Order: sequence, then structure tokens, then C-alpha cells
Amino acid sequence: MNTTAIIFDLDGVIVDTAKYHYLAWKKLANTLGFEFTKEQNELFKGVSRKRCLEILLDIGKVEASQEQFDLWMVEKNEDYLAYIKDMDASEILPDVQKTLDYLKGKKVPLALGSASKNAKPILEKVDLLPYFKVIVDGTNVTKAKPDPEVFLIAAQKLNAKPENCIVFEDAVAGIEAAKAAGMTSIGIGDSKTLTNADYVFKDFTEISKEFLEGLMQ
Ligand code: B16
Ligand code: MG
Repeated sequence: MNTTAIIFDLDGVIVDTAKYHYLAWKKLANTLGFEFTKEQNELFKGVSRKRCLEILLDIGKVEASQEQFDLWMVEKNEDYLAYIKDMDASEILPDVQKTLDYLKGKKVPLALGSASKNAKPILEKVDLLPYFKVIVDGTNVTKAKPDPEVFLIAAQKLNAKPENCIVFEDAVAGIEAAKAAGMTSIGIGDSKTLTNADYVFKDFTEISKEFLEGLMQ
């Protein structure tokens, strides 16, 4: 395979922001009078903010007008932004920077493909913005993962054929999106959850230089 581009998801791959999303959703659920568990939060990974709120309200069996729905979306995001306010490079997940440095050294073009509308400020906070030639995030897409749109736009912007792209993803919806785009998918997380991925690693500490080199042959 001749790899011409590598696309990274953000939340759960580069930084562990899932815990902050969880705290913000849990706060809203508790305000509305119900519990929201870490297990339920798994359903929210890689899923757009709007879809997350729809699922949350289903869990709590809460009905809302469009106006109320929009207010809760804003409230959740404000809480999330407060949690990530002081985020810095210490929150980059293990060996991610090492992997980015290695790929940069090999001159492989890198893209970010995230569902988050907060992706750019997060990359700025953790000082990783300069690594990415292209950023495609929740502000650029109309269809959320598992739709392949986010990854296809990234490939197009990098002038790469989808079959020559590799996607690092932690979410089931993200792996499905990569598959639907016709790209090679590498799951970061639990192999029992990410069963559709072409490869799965617990985290980047498990990914060897030899494996990365093999991908680029
Ligand atoms: P925001 P990713 C996703 O990011 C998160 O996994 C998901 O939990 C979140 O709801 C979504 O971004 C939207 O985030 O509210 O910041 O726009 O994993 O695709 O990088
Ligand atoms: Mg993710």
C-alpha cells in the first residue's frame, strides 16, 4: 500500500477530552434529574453534539422544544469549555507526539478529521496545530460520523485518494466512517469494541516504528 495521507481523529486519539465531554453531559443530565453513566458515555464518542443531546434526552425521557434544545446545547458546550480551559500539552495521550514527529520526519501529510467544533482551539492549547496540513472538524461537515464526509473532505484537501489514506480513530462511528470512505482504519482502544477496524491498538505506545513503516510501503 502506498500511503499518501494520514488522518487523525482528535477526542480519544490525540487527547482524552472524552472525560470532559462526559462531565459536561453528566452535569446537564443531573440538572434535568437523571443519571448518566460512563457506559452510556461510550455511545457519545465520535458523535456530534446535537446527536449526543438527542441521545441524552432519550435516556432521561425528557421532551424539549427546539428553543430549549438549543439552550441546552449551548449550556453543555459552555461547561465543556470551562473544563478544557486550562488544558495543555501534558494532556496529549502517550506517544502521540512521538508518532506525529516520526510521520512528520517521513514527510507524510497529516490531517485532522474530528466531529468536534472545538478541535482547533484544543490543538492550539496542546501545541499540536502546526503538525496538521489540513483540519476538518465539526464546523466543516454537514453529515456526522459514521458518514464518511469528514474523512473524504480531508483526503480531497490533501489531494490523496481514499484508498491511500489511513485513519486513526477511537470511536465505533469513526471506524465505520473510515470504512465507508474506503480508507484503512486503525482503532485506538479496546479490540472488543472496535471490531470493524483493520488494526486495533490499546494506545500509541503499542504502535511500533516497524508497523508505521509497513503502512507506508
Ligand atoms: P463538540 P472526535 C467528537 O470528537 C467527540 O468524540 C464527541 O464525544 C463529541 O460530541 C463531538 O466531538 C462533538 O464535539 O461538542 O466539541 O463539537 O472524537 O470526532 O474528535
Ligand atoms: Mg474520537
